Formats: sequence, C-alpha cells, structure tokens
Amino acid sequence: MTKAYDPNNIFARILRGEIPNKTVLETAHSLAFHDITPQAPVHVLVIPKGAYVDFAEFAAKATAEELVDFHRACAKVCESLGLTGPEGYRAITNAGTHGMQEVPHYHLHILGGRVLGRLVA
Ligand code: D5M
Repeated sequence: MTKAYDPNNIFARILRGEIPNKTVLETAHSLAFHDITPQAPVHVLVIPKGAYVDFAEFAAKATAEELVDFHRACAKVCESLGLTGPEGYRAITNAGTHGMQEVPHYHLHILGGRVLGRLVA
C-alpha cells in the first residue's frame, strides 16, 4: 500500500513557492523543472500538482484531465529540450524503498543528452 502523502516534502514546498526551482514548463496540473543534481546533460523532473506519492497512486487516482495534462507536459518537455530525435531519452520513475525514491511526491525523471547505459538494478 502507498504510504500517506507528506505535505512538507520538497516538491510540495516547491509547488507552494517556498523553495525556488528552475522551471521548464508549468501547466494547469503539472510542473517541470531542472533536477538539482543532474545525472545527464538534460535532467528534468515532471510532477503533478496534485498530492500523489508515486506512479501507482497517480495512475490509479488522478482525474483524466490531470493524467492528460501530465503526459502532454512530459511530451512538451521532450520536444522543447530537443530530445525527440533518434538519440532519444529516458523517462523513469522510482517508488518506495526498493525503488530508492528520495522525494515522496510522484515525479518522472526525463534524462537525455548522452548515452545513458543499460538500465540495471
Ligand atoms: O529523485 C529525487 C530527485 O529530486 C533527485 O534526482 C534530486 C532531485 N531534487 C531534490 N531536491 C530538489 C530540488 N530542490 N530541486 C530540484 N530537484 C531536486 P528520486 O526519484 O526521488 O530518488
């Protein structure tokens, strides 16, 4: 079971404007910003504005409008940062302790700009 949402997690504080961020895109239901510790030349996080802990909770509970808004925001980020060519990118999410999720507010990492290597555990 997904754990309870912590309203004081870092991304909730970013959404409230309490912590600055380098915004790439903001939509009605989503925010995209540069990761503070980039793992690749392009490393952007896309988050829903709603209080969802992880992917499974977002996918299960978000409204259709939120789901469409989030995924279209991800697509716009990929397009605007030049990732939609043949070199591509990686979109990945971590959940829970096994997934080594650090921030308990759902986020999709979008990484690109270099060969990322095989995805291994
Ligand atoms: O990844 C959480 C990610 O969040 C990790 O790559 C660092 C990033 N992070 C943490 N604090 C900030 C701030 N303040 N701005 C931007 N990025 C941040 P996870 O999948 O939870 O392990």
